Amino acid sequence: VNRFKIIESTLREGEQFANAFFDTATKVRMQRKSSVRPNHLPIPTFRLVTLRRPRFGTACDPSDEFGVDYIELTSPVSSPQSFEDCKTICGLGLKAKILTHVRCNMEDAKKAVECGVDGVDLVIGTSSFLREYSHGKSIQMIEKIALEVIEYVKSQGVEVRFSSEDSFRSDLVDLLTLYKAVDNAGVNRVGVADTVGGATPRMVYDLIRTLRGVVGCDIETHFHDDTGCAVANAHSALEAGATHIDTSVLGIGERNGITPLGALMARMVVTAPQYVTKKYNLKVLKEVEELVASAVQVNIPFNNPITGFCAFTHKAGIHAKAILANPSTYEIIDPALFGLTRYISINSRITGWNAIRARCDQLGLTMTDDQVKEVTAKIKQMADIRPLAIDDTDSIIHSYHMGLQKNVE
Ligand code: HCA
Ligand code: CU
Repeated sequence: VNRFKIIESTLREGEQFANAFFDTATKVRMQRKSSVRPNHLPIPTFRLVTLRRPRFGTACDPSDEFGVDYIELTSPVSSPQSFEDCKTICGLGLKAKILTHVRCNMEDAKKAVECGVDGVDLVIGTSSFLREYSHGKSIQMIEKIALEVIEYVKSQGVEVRFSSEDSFRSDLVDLLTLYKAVDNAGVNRVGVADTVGGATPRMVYDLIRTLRGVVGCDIETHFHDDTGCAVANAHSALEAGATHIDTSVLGIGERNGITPLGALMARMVVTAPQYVTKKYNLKVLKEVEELVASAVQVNIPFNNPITGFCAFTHKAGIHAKAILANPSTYEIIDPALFGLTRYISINSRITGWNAIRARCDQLGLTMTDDQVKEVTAKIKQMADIRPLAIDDTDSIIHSYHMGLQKNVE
């Protein structure tokens, strides 16, 4: 759990999201943000990144960037521009290793290697569904082809991963036999994919635990979120001995997507705080998400971990009181780790006088406890009638305070 790696697949899985179309400049911008570029390297495509947004000139400072381990790109076989973009991104000199994701056959693998990638992610369906309705190959045929392709990619000095699509609906004996064979052939990683998002954390734990006893190579995992388990499954996989997690920014991908980078960070900063805070530049998460959200024309979900607009908003009086005394009482994550701040909402009938007291202090208004309690009652009365904005609450406080001063005079 403590030393996991991230394979950022916004530009592969994410491109399978309904709204996604990434032009070259957008792809480059995203990668600059999610990877770290070592500062000693030249910036061959500087022109591309400064095309429309000069502020990306500041990307020269590597500490600006998030720092994922790998970036996975759409197959260069998909289209001529995908091929060009793959080559372009390989030439950027990013610190993250560049992968491309191709079907497990020789032509695709050759095209991938031609792009200059650091690694090739091979995939082939192993469930009976996919063997019957997609490629029509038997497990024996899959193994034969896989071994040939793996040998070729390795001979080119390129990393190689072999993944079985729809792993959780594949026969366990088939799967383990295949993984064992490719491990013996020297793959860098095997991949387990919950392609349809039906796996539970316990299923994941069991499969990865078993696989951990069968292969010596790294284990990558890929979880779709159809049943809302993508983050929990990733966590389970790590507990069972997986080494790599596939993510995409905001979770974008086929259907409702995969494990979101941000939500995984929220999970893992709690599970493995030292590793995560040291390794990843959490403060750029929000910017990375905003970049992707705007590229695919969606909003960041209101309840998104970390960056949802209310992720660090405290409202009930009881919560506000404790938060003011010690934020950890009602926060598992310190927003400051992500460069964000908490917010105490005082504009409702469920607020409490400690929260109002804090606001009075912020506004520089001196009042006794009894006075703060009295103005709190007024705020609650008003909030019973209609929703209040922060300005409304402030003006109730101000006019109450002015009334007090008049009484003194
Ligand atoms: C797909 C393929 C894949 C591949 C995952 C992997 C999946 O789009 O169907 O390479 O491990 O979910 O199975 O994304
Ligand atoms: Cu997928």
